[in-house]
Amino acid sequence: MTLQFISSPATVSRETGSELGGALLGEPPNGAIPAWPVQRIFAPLLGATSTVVHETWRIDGPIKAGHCEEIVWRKAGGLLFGVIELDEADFKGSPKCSSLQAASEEAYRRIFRLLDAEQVPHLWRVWNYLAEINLETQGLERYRQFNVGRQDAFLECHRGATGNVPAACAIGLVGGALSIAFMAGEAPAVPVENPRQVSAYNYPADYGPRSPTFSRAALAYLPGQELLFISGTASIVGHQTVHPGDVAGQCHEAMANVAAVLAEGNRQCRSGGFGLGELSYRVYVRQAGDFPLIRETLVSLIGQAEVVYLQADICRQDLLLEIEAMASHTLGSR
Ligand code: 3EB
Repeated sequence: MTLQFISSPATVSRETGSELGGALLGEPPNGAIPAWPVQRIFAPLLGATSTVVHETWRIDGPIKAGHCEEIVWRKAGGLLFGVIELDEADFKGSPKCSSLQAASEEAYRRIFRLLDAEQVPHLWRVWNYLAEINLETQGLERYRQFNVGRQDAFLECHRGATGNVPAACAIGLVGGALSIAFMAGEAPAVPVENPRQVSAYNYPADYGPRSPTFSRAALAYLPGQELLFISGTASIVGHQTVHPGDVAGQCHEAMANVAAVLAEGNRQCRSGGFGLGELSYRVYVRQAGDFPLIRETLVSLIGQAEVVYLQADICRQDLLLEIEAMASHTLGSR
């Protein structure tokens, strides 16, 4: 069984039957939407030759497809990919719990319910998108509201909120529903932390009433294959933002963090180790005007690696960019 990641600027290719899921980045397309679970990320692409990018996970072997409680999912072997989209307006908030917090908690509850039913209980990687992530309502920034709902669901569903938690990103878009894509497996992923940073699940209370529930990276395994997912990585050392207002400085620091977490992952991996130049990157840029400098800086650090740039908000007001990455290796049968 091999999982393959394909990124294409073209319109959706005809379904081959091997699609597990994917993402649609950029402008809302005029054309057909794929039939497989697809996370739509309506954020402007920067420096691209097309207005949309389609990313698809392909897998061989029989696929089971399902749709329940606003989750669209597909499963092959011991691997499941799903997307849930919830409209916050459908959730009644209260003075103590915003509708975003309620929607976030419910989304994760539904995800865990599905994973238990399908016997793929272990979350490997989660992609979280929400509108207006830095906006404060009811006295709390929306990212922090999301963190409360997410952590409460992890605890309620007996997952634990430290240590063995998935790699993730949490990104702000202009509008739209709460959208969460996830990949989960029969076997747990190996969480990887960054020695230069405090684990996010141990962040002090200055960053909100509940800490964010994610690991810095995850190594995950399919028969004959090792996958590395590096979480959204920013200019944070310890738990503090460094180089506020300095885009090039943040870019170098974020890449130093990517390199550090990569080295940590390579110490634990089963393949020969991953190189910075072979990763596939997604970079979120807060201010479109910073894009040329960010690209120039990144090219000097990672060469011609595959990078998709999106204009989107980062979960701390002072962060100007965030970098996530992934890669896959074939494992020899020894
Ligand atoms: C950070 O290191 C930057 O809340 O799931 C990066 C990746 C960040 C994931 C999340 C947040 C998340 O704290 C922000």
